[in-house]
Amino acid sequence: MKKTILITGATSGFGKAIAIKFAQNDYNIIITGRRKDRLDALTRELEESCNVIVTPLQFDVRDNDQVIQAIGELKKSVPQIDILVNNTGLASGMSSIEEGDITDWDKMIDTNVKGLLYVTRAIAPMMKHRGSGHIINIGSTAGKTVYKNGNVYCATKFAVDALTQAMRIDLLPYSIKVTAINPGMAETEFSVVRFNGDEERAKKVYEGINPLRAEDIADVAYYCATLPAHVCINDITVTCLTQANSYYSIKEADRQK
Ligand code: NDP
Ligand code: 8X3
Repeated sequence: MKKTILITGATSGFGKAIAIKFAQNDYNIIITGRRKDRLDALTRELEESCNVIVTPLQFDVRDNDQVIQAIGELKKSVPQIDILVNNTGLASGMSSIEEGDITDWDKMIDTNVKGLLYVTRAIAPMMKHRGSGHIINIGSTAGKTVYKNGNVYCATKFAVDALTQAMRIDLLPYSIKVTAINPGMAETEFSVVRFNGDEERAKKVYEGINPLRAEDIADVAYYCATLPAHVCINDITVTCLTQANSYYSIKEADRQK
């Protein structure tokens, strides 16, 4: 029987690349996000190119009623979810704490922390009941080291780190693996969202650094998910060659070759 993976935030970036990677490797896929046109397009693309079942679920992770409704419906047609990737997340703005925009703060906390909790709360009981499963949380280097003006975004990713550790302890008796993947800078729609659609400013973030690509993180997720049953990667931090941590990176041109 094919395994099933549910990936939140699969309409772009890491989530989309993870969906493609697992579909290409014969997993049935459940993809979620708010942009229905993108969910439908990816469903068509994967169903045409891979012999797997793709189920799109449109909901906003910040709304627990929507999460419960969508996962409740899903349970009627999908017997089990083997892997949950809590990938949905965003940064909104980048300013010093005393100038921060409260709407940005709410958006990040509600999406990155509460959204991850709502989805986990809806799916973990199914894994507990079955006595197996794997939850992969996408954290960040921002959840390991704080950087200037990253304040609330970093705090949400520190929370993801703490929740990953907590989930692993709580779910240990039920043979549920819990893994955090903490990427460094990767060129997705992340910075365009962070800077409210300002593509030029977003591009500048990655200028001269050869950042990670979404596919790199999909490869890491696939590696973590396909290890033997007795092996659980707890925490993995992945950066591009020119980044050491959240605040220290160099330009490609400054690399000794
Ligand atoms: P993208 O902006 O490309 O993708 C974010 C995904 O999250 C989209 O599919 C978006 O879908 C979904 N999403 C956002 N808000 C909501 C919401 N309220 N409800 C449902 N879905 C939502 O960014 P990335 O792929 O880069 O980001 C994925 C994760 O990786 C995030 O958690 C981010 O914090 C983390 N990360 C990113 C890094 C980077 O440098 N890119 C580095 C480290 C971590 P839609 O808009 O359709 O709802
Ligand atoms: C995203 C990476 O460095 O932009 O989590 O915060 S960073």
